[in-house]
Parts: sequence; C-alpha cells; structure tokens
Amino acid sequence: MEEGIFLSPEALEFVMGQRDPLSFVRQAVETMPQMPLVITVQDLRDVFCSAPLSEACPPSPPPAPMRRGEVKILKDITGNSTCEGNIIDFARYFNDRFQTIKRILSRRRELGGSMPIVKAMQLEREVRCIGLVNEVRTTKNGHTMIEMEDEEGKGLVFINKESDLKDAHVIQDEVIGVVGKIAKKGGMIVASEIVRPDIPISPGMAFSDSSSQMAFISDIHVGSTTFLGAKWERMVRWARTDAVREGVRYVMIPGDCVDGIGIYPDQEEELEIEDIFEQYRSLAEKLKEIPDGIQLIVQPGNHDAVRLAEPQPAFPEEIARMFDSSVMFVGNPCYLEVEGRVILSYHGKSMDDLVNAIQGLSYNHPLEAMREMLRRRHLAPIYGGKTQLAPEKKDHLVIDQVPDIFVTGHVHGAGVSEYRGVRLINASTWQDQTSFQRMHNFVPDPAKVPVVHLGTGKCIIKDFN
Ligand code: D5M
Ligand code: FE
Ligand code: ZN
Repeated sequence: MEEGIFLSPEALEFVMGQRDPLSFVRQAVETMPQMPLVITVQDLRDVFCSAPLSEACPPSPPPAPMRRGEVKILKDITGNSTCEGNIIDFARYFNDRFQTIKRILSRRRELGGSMPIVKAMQLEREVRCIGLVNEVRTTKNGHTMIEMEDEEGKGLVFINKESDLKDAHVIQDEVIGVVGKIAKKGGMIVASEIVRPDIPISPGMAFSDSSSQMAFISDIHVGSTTFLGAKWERMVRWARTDAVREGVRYVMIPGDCVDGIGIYPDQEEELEIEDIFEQYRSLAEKLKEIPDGIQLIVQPGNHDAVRLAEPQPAFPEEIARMFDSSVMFVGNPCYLEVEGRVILSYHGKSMDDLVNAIQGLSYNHPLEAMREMLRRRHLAPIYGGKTQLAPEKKDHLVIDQVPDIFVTGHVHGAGVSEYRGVRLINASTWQDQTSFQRMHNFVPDPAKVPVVHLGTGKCIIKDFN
C-alpha cells in the first residue's frame, strides 16, 4: 500500500503463504512488465511460473550449470512413442490435450468459477465453461455455432454475427474457454467472451552473458533438382568464415532436410537423387563442410524418412550413422535448452491446416500463424486435415512451456518477429519454386538464414541470394 499497489484478496493470501512475503512481492513487482494497480494471483503466477503448467508455482530447483556448447533436450518424442493408434489411444490423446490446456485456462481470471458444460446449461446466470471444440459451423443466418465437449458432456455455444466475437476464429479441436448466458430457447450458451489460454505478456529474454549465436537453416530439400546449390555454397563459405568469427556456435535445421520420395504428385520428375539413402548421404557430405565448432541440430519434416504423423521421432540409426558423430538428431517438435535459452522447434506442417481454417491467415504470413499457435497453446490443433497426428499418451504438440525462441520452417518463407516476449523465427528454404508450388501459386523466399544472439536475443537475417 505504501507503494500505491493493492493486492486482490486471493493474491494477498498467496503472498502471505510465502516464506518472506514482503521480499516475495517486491521481487514480483520488479519483474512485472507494467506496474499494476491491483495485483492478482494470475499476475504472480505469470511472473514466477516460466513453466506455466506447474499448478501451485513451486519454487523451481536451481538450474544445473550448463557447459558452454551443450544442447539439452527438454522434450522430444524420440524413444518415447507408445501408441498403436486404436480408438482408446485417440480418446486418451484428446483427453490429455483437454486436461493440459484446461489447466492453463483455469488460471485465467475470466474463467474463475468455470463449471462443466452440462451443469452450466441448467443455470440462468452468466456461466463459464472450458471445452474442446468438436465442430464449428455457420448457421443459415450467418451466425456461428460451436459444439464443444468436456469430460462430462457436450453443449452448444452460439456466437452472434453482430457480436465482436465473430472474428474469434474458433477452430476445430482447440481448447477454449467460454463466458456467456444460457438461451432458454435452444439450450445453448450465448457467448459474450471467448478465452484462449495464450501465453503471458512478458518483456522477453533478459540479457545473459552468452556471446553465442544460433543460425536456422530449414527446408534444404537435398535431392531435388530445384535445390539451390550455388546459394548453399555461398552460405557454407559464410559458415566457414564470418559465422565462426561472429560467434555462431549452433545451427538448427528444422526439417525437410531432404526432398524425400513420393511426397507430392510427379515429384520423381524433379528428383536429381532418386534414392532416399543417397539423398541423406549427399546431405551428410554437405553438412561436413560446416566447421566443427558449430553444433548441428537436425530435425525431421514432412519430406523426411520418418513417420509422417506428428510428433515425429528423430532419424533412425541407419540414417544417423551417415553423419558426423557430432551431429545431434532430435524429433519434431522438440524443446531444447541452449546456453540458458529455451527453444521450441517445429517443422510447421500444421500451417497448411491453419491457413485454411483461420480467415486472414496465409502462407505469406507464417509468423502470424505461429502467433495463432501460441494463443491456442498448441502446434497443430486441427485433427483430420493435412497434418497427421499420432495419438501418443501425452499430447506432445501442446505448448506447455513458454519458450524464449520459437522456430518453424515448412512454408519456405523467411521472417523474424516477436509475440509477448517470444522470439519468432521462420527459417526459409534452399529449394527454388517446384512445379507443384507453381501450380498452387506458392512463391518461396529462399536462401536466407535467421541468426539469433543467445545473449541479447537480437535477431538478423542473412541473405544469400
Ligand atoms: O511445403 C512447402 C510449401 O509448399 C508449403 O508450406 C506450402 C506449399 N504447398 C505445399 N502443398 C501445398 C498445397 N497443397 N497447396 C498450396 N501450397 C502448398 P513442403 O513441405 O516443402 O512440401
Ligand atoms: Fe519444405
Ligand atoms: Zn515441409
């Protein structure tokens, strides 16, 4: 109160439960991006839970000191795949998605006192519910009707076409919160608010003493006649000279390392190397030219020789052994920690579905699609579209930890941006326009390398055109 800041009753209780309440709250206030008038429990959680899943915000253990140059895998499906793909697996998979995102949503103050959908349907006052979206349809009068489901049952949510919510862009299989009133006629919730889990507002990476940089080289598509060899060579020259001097110590490759075989119609007409193993052998040779001081991290995409269903495991041993032993192979998606920074790398296949489902999104704005993933706390919400999902025990595509850096490839675009303190990177391609892409009017933005400084978070794009 001396500082002109108030605590909500719940926040006060939370603070008083700490060992040293005063220094706890002082530390919290210092970390907040904006000085609030009233501090809520949510504000405290946003500040102290970098991993927003931890229910009661237990103090995190002191991080183990990391060696310079060490890449730690925080989360990866490789070696942990258990599903067979039967109906029980699918039920469990979607249940895990629902429960995990529900936990994040439950902390939103807009959803305090949320209740099961079937129970809400019997009340007359304003209600709050959390559900997984089964279906979104437009009524004959142009309104939106959503069917959503929780553990206990289903219900309908109505969005009037005149309301501000008409641009909420609710999509199939995402988990949302709804605030609304029950319409007596029709037995549905008339929504006044759609609440997304989203990520907390944050000022972004605090400076660290790291002087290392990380470069992102995606969608190389080795084996394709459209592989941009000359531009690649130019990049390799940079990697062997200036990059080392500038402190580039890591190169991440977020998928579509080779062009693969049988991926799109008539692909064989554009294949220079028709044998998948030869494609990887050629890639391995190319990567040998990257100097030893740079740690390579290789992830699969939808053109690579692992299962197409996500999460995808890292390359099998028969492929991995073609490469230098220092190359690191990870799954897709994957959470990594490098010199204290948490990196979420995802090839980005789901963008094919998101650009179809969300009005206003397009292949030209992949960074916007990445923001939509963060808002929904899910990398590939839509099931049954172009992105195959494997029903693992846990939903590995839930964004349960807020990364410092979020990188994708796949759309053969190049860009860097930021969303609520998270550095967003889309990592270009080394493939020229294919005839298939020409048919779809898709224009790539090749031969660019985003480079992020792990100490300052600053990011630039090197252009090798
Ligand atoms: O995908 C590279 C890009 O090619 C992808 O992000 C958009 C474009 N593409 C691929 N398939 C289609 C369809 N069916 N319509 C429009 N654009 C498409 P890659 O994974 O490298 O093949
Ligand atoms: Fe690609
Ligand atoms: Zn791809």
